Amino acid sequence: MKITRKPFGETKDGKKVELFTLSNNNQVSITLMNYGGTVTSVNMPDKNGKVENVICGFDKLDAYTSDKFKADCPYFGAIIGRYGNRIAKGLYKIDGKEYHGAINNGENHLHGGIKGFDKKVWKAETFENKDQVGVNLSCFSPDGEEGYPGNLNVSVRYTLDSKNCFTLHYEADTDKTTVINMTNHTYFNLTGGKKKIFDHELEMPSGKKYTETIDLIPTGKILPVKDTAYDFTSKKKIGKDLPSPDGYDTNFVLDHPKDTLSLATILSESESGRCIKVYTTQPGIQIYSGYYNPEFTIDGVTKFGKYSGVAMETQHFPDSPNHPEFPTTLLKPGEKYSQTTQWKIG
Ligand code: FUC
Repeated sequence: MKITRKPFGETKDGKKVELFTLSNNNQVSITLMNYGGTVTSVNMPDKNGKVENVICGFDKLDAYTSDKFKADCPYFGAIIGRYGNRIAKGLYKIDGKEYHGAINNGENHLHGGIKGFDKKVWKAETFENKDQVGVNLSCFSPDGEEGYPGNLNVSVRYTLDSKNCFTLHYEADTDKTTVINMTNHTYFNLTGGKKKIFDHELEMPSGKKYTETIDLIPTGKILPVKDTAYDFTSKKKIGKDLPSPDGYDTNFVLDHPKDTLSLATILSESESGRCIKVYTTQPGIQIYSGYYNPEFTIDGVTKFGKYSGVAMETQHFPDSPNHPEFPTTLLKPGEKYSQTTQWKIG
């Protein structure tokens, strides 16, 4: 096991950013930076031993801090918070008091607002032992930030182990009741970016239901996936029966014991022989097939674009603050927010 850290440039307001490389002895390595707690590459062998990066990301900080990246906001690899996915019109009530979240996606609040956790420079400390290497990231989100109540202390621990398991552990506490729904926005492409993700296979044995939406806002109905395009309870190619030309942007309800780390999805691609298994303690997972993924031209090479990666965002359900029937996303003073997701890289 090995971990290295090195300078990775500065943000536009002069904050220093570092890049961390976590590697094990099985040719698996992960790079991440403390700007946005962003995972910038996941390198793994294919069935012939060829190591390639299997996520959407850049090897330069400027690409992430550019005006184009901010305008297109694909959130490549970033930590999302305080609230992942949408809060309708940014409005919600806590104990009868109405809060107005920053509006940054049509008329809605998305992924923490205008300056979410994806754009913060996090404090970073590394750790290593015989079987694990990792980075502890922490940040502070003041009362009122992006409209949220409460001073929030947040930490995310990223760990790679000798068995190719990458763990993302989120914690937070607050001094006023607030809402929280953290995730990571990595897009996978197991071909190493050579092909679109249509032939990737997805399997979600516990994804038996999904939250119905209109314009990506939940109606409150939870519908069975059976006999619909959303049925991935057995292995199916993502491109096989897209529900619309825009593909999938859907929250699946995971049928697993509450707060228990359980298998959510298996993503595989037969030509490369690569596979990622996602485990989580969270009650849902947003499968976003990347229809709005922008193209970027870096050093004369154009990359990414529509369907260039699939995001598997383990999370609570979108707009939960307005749906008391959904698992709660309230965090109260004295409580600890704690969620874990694992990617088994195989
Ligand atoms: C996913 C989607 C959203 C948005 C974002 C970039 O989280 O659910 O619709 O497009 O990614």
